[in-house]
Amino acid sequence: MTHAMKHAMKAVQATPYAWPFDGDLRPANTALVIIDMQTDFCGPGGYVDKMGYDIGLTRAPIGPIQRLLQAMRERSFHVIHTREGHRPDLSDLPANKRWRSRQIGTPGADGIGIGIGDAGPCGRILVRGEPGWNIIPELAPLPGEPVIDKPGKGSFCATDLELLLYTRGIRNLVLTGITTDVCVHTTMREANDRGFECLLVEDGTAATDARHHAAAIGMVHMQGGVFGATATSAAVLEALS
Ligand code: C5J
Repeated sequence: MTHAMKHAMKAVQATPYAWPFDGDLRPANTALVIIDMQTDFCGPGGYVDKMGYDIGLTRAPIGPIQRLLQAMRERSFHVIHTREGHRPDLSDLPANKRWRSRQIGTPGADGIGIGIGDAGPCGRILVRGEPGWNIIPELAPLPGEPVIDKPGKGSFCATDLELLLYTRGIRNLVLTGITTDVCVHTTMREANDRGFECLLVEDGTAATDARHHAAAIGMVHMQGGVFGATATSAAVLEALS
């Protein structure tokens, strides 16, 4: 019996295959990744709220993520958090990203929507150090849990995430957070292309439109699991039990 087999847990009952593909699921090689659970994406007065979307949708994964977080912390799995945000001088904010973000939402005095970098009820939107940029208290990182600050949608672009995963020997990623169709999917695609084995947690993620959430899950199931697999948080918990 190999070392991996002796310490492996049950595979997760996932779609379209039992995850991970080779059954090698262990705390040492697996991380819970919690993407962008920031006030700007799911809190009152944050960016998503100001754009007019329903934060009831983006808050729905909080409970499932809390349960996974507790179970995986107890079993000494790796836990990694990410935050989308920009430097206060906005030197890492592409002009087109800023322009697009100002096209919708509650207009300011100049009639232009409040976008990234502008002052809102939770401080400057998606700017590092501002209240709205913080991870919500329900899912606050513990000391020692890495927090990846990213200027884009994907968690690998312009960050040290890949290096951190390699130095820790992490191969499996359990992906949670918001939004399914944007930052979670971009991260899943980036990770998959780098050889990481990904599981998207269906009720541990959410989008600003329920149809896009469902479509993002459906895309993963194509071609035998083109980006990995998906499962409910209950199925993940069952595999850990
Ligand atoms: C978006 C994200 N939706 N965290 N960011 O702009 O998905």
